[in-house]
Amino acid sequence: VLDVLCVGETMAVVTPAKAEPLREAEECLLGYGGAESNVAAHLAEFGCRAGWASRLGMDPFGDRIAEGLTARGVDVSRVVRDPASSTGVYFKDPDLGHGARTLYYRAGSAASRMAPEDSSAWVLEQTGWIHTSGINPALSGTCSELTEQLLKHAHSAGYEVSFDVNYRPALWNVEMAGPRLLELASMATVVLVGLDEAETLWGCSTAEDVSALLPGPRHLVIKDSANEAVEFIREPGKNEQMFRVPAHLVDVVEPVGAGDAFAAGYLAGLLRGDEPVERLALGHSFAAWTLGTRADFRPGHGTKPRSYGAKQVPAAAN
Ligand code: KDG
Repeated sequence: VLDVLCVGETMAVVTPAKAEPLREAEECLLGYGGAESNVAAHLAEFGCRAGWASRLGMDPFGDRIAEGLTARGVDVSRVVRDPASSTGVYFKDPDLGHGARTLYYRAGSAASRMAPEDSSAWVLEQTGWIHTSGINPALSGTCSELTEQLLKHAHSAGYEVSFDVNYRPALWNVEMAGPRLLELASMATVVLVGLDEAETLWGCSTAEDVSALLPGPRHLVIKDSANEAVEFIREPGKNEQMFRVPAHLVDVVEPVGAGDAFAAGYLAGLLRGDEPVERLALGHSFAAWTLGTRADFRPGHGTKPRSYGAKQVPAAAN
């Protein structure tokens, strides 16, 4: 039985060993990452029973991802190894400002071949919660159908869904992504979205604009990057409530993965019954660590989960 099953693509990641552009790099590090499995790894490290479902190629990258996530305490028993396609790869090209450009080599990857049928083997009755993101519907038509099916069947199958909008402009344009991501987000119990994303996709300039556009989700969390996170709560028979928590001040080394860390912290808090302000603070705290490093999550941690339920806050910075 799982607390949360995360669904989405995970790829091998190649990063220059030093902070220099790929064009010049002579040594690179090999790791792996994917938005939803990053969330699963953070949740497992915190002590939640987290699983990850996807497809991987029958290749060394697939082995590495399956073994790495298992070592971090993530249940990968639902992952399908696909002999007919490869695990996707992406490269991080550090720019020497605040960020990294990502270059994807993932078209036709094993994960892009996920389809609605896959979920019949995922024993969804053994999970109370599914976490997925807006990367999935950008991968292929069948991945898009799978995402929709997971959201549509949530109530009848007895689980809740959190949906991180995660708009990836390298995968699809705003004309395609805007309406589709709005449609999918409207069906989720929890929606996480960056204010910058909401502006790009839907022309929203404030958290209130996003709230007006997405009245359905019970929890709508809008992240205004370095400033704050805002949560709108809608409960039947009650007025909408709004909570705001400022972000930590962090020296940003690299932002990739910070949104996943925030999602995991927030979800961990929500699932153990934290108050809104506490769970937003837990999200910021997880994100702060990731912002201060070039890794998506802490290497080597997660094999000994800390006790879930005790109110522990991970160190905010390294
Ligand atoms: O959130 C971090 C992810 O963007 C990164 O690990 C790669 O999942 C990824 C994607 O599809 O962009």
